[in-house]
Amino acid sequence: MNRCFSPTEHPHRRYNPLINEWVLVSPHRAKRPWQGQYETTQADEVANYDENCFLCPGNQRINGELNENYQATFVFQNDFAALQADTPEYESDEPLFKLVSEQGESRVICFSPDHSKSIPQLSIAEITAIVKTWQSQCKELGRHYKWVQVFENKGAVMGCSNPHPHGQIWAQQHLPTLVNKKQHALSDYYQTYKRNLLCDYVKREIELKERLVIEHEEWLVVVPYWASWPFETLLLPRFPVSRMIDLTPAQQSSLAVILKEITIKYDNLFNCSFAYSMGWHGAPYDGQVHSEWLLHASFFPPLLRSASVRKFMVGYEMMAEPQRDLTPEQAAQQLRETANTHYKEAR
Ligand code: H2U
Repeated sequence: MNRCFSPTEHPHRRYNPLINEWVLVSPHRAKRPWQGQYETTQADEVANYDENCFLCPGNQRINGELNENYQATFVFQNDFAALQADTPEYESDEPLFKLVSEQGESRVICFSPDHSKSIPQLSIAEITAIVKTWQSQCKELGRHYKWVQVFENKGAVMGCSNPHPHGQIWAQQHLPTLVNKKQHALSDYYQTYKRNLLCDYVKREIELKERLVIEHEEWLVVVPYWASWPFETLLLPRFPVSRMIDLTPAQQSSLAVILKEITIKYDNLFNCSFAYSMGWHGAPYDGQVHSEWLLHASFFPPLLRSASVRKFMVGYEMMAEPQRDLTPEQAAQQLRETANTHYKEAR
């Protein structure tokens, strides 16, 4: 029997240098039978306007306020904001009961007036408008808060509360846990090697090719070497930029092109509106130069084998560390091979 290690066959752990954590990869389990939960898939046809939707133009929100009759994107303060600007200052440093009050804001961003279209079905101009709104929100909130988290929950399976295409923007005083971990890892790497970790990573992935999903002139998408979700991807610029607010108009448009392409690929993978949580990380808004940071987006989709079988991050993942079956290289190949025309337009 050949006992040489093969990463496509044998269990192994991979290191995520961005957050200093490991993930267990068990490629031999990819074919295990599934008798567990099947997700129900969304009905295929959705109307352009829904009079009962809290986010459609002109409609009344849950608190009674009327939405503008918006034509492109529309931002409003979350009616159930997780963070509030007028929270009183307070701190308790008791070792076992630490607490610090948090000031911030939570906003909702409607991506389009069309209730039925998510990012992959919007035009490049419409997606560019989303990027510009992310940018203007980061500019405005970054003047008052150290951290601005732009994110989208898509699909009920990811906790999205409304099918109308939308995302969220939360701003706060402190760096949240995950970002703080990245800050430390990126700074340590920069101090040790005098280079930017993610710029080095981009170079290596372009050389190796095996985890590349999309390679454009200015941006690329990879399934990261350390991915924990089955079809997780990382969207990275091929030019140095530490924050969303520093993207030029040309870079905003080229970003819209790759956002459309990756989300089309996701929808085409299992011919469904592909659920995910996605979000942006970049340098904090603290007035400092952060040469260690490279702006990037992560997509964390839960689907594993079909539109109805999802990956659960449960027992072992909750008690030990993330675990995956399909290798990142296999996931990248599957995504690479999906068509670039949306399945609904290809019919
Ligand atoms: P999610 O689908 O990712 O949960 O985001 C929708 C947000 O919209 C959610 O945080 C807010 C919810 O609080 N919302 C309002 O602020 N007003 C409404 O009338 C409906 C939903």
